[in-house]
Amino acid sequence: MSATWPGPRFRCQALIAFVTAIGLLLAACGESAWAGALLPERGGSPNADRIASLYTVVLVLAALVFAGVAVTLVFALVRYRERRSPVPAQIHGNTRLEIAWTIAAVGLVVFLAVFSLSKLSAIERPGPAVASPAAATAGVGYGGRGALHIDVVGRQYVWMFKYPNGAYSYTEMVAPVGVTVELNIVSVDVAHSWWIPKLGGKFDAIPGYVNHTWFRLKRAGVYTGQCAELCGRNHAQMVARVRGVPPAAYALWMARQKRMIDAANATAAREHRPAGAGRP
Ligand SMILES: [Cu+2]
Repeated sequence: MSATWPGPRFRCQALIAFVTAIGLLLAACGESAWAGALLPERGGSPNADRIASLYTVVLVLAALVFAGVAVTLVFALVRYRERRSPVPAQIHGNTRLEIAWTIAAVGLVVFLAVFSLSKLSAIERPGPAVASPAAATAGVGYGGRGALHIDVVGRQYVWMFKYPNGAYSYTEMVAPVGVTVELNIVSVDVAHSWWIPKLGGKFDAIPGYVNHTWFRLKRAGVYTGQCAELCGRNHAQMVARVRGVPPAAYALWMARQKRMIDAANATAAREHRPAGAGRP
């Protein structure tokens, strides 16, 4: 008795079943399961959600094109292999087919360009202000009628955040939930890159330039990130966090932070006063 290989029809069916199973497995995992691995993270701020949606549309179209090309290629390899077609057909062109795939490719590129450009402004700019009663009560961000501005300063190897009342903090930014926060991003030494994946895209921190981005926190929590530009030997330790708190808690924290900094500065000034200074 001799073992026999499965026939070509069985192998073709097995290939189709394998590809279908992989497709179903990917679909069953759902979009959220791929956030951060295959897809950008979302859920922290509207601009991050818009980036993820745009990315998903482009990825799905690219996957469909890839699947169409791959299946056609495999079909041609199997169907027209030498054993089955020793003398290939002498084809010099197929005008209708060539026109069809040219129009399809151009149509796809035009759609992607128009769709992407139509989404970019909503990603780059926060759009109309969102009224926030909680922010109005706390006196933060003009009650949602205006944006709150925080300066982000990159330096080897720590992020510094400067708040509107003169307070500042390192590594962790405290921000109010529901208020548009516009960031002015700078660097005092080398190139860094500000990136909190759930709060939007990357923005370079370049000496001599000010870059701008924004976020509007949907809910309280801690959002983590990391400098995304190799900036030196301790680049890996240049982490960043944004802690979202209710507007009233933000206002209290900012005032307390300012008082603590002022008190520390006053103490330092007293302790480092030169001998004899201040005497009549
Ligand atoms: Cu870095």
